[in-house]
Amino acid sequence: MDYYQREMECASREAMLDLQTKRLKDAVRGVYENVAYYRGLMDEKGVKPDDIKSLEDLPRLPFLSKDDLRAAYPYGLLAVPLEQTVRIQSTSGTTGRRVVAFYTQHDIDTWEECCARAIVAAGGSRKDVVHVCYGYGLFTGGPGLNGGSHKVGSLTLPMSSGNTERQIQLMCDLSSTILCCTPSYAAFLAESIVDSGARERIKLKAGIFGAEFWSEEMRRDIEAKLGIRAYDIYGLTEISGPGVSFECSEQTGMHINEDHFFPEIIDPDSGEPLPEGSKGELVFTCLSKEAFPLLRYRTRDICVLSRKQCSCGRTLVKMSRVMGRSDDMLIIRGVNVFPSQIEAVLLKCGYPANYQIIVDRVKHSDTIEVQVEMTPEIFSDTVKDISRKEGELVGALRSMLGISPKVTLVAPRSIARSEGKAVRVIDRRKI
Ligand code: DLL
Repeated sequence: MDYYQREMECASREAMLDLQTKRLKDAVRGVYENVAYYRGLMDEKGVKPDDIKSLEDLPRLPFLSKDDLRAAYPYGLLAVPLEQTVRIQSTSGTTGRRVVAFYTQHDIDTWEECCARAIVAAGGSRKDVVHVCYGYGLFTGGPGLNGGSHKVGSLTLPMSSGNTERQIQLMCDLSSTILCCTPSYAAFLAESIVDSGARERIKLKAGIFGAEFWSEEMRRDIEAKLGIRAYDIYGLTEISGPGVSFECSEQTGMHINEDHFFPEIIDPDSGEPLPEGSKGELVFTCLSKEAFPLLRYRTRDICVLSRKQCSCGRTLVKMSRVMGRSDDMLIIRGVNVFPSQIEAVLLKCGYPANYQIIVDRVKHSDTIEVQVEMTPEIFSDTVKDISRKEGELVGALRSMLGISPKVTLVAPRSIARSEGKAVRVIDRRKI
């Protein structure tokens, strides 16, 4: 069995607790001294760094959420002088006050090491050819797995996303062995590989797929089509990117790199910590980050933690697959989309807020359609005028979301009114 950092991945419970406690105390002191925004939140709650003596004291600290990140945008949560930072990454899909995360060189190294752990857990070594078709740029998928692959010493193909024909050609020519991309792109690639007759020429043995929800059925389907083992990988930009947790050979959940990211599960409504084994919202405290050390950050992802012994030998706590979200964020082809952003665009463009968002998955690719009720004035327009207006809305939504939804203008009062909360989103994806 191979590990990238055995000492951490297989540490005894006592050693891990000692390390986490020490790192937590340093992290709390660090943010209190260096980040005015944090000092304000902690003072408001009446908690000082000296009050945090062990991991049990963690619930005394305030939570942070995406709203705090937006309020403190862009530099308000930076914990080191700007000249010590070397990179920013950002979440997909939001414009205006987007979420930006900062990294020092040390932060980048740690992040890449976490991705290297994931690659080694998927059977990767120096002998492998790692084919990375997550997007590169502000999105963390490409840079994270790329850096992890370098750390392992594998030959790295920085393919980025798109151009499926070229992906398959290089995969065959260069004998790629490990594929890194979103599970929906993996499923699409698998189909394209089978259809193009290239199945016999590919040498893939494993895939590292994440950034969006996927199911056990989808895993089995991709594994069968490509003849590989498919591993889940989880992460979020705010905490570093992919590699916050990763799956091992057991394929029963993802080991959290808890020497760097301490997890809690809370009740999403009350914010109260829940006992081990409960299903709830995942909250992370960064234990070793320099530039952007978020403490008690609410991910909004719902899952369960387990400390059951794992056959791979790793002692790192495991999280289940992400089972849902405690907010209404949608992930469409890897891009994070909030219905509230769509509503804001509609209102700005002069439409009433009577709309419905229909999400589906066709041939393994997400589709999104926004149905918008016309005002009586628009309704009386010609078909040509209506399709021009639909085109304008597509453009406005594209520049807000970063993806192009289909827009359909529908007759006034044709979207069913609900007695309670409006049903804004119909998600037909069976995943
Ligand atoms: O999606 C980072 C990433 C890149 C993870 C590549 C794995 C692979 P964000 O764009 O900030 O970062 O989106 C983070 O995506 O809060 C989850 O809701 C969702 N997510 C990430 N990984 C998984 C997964 C990247 N394996 C948000 N399963 C998170 C389900 C996932 N959802």
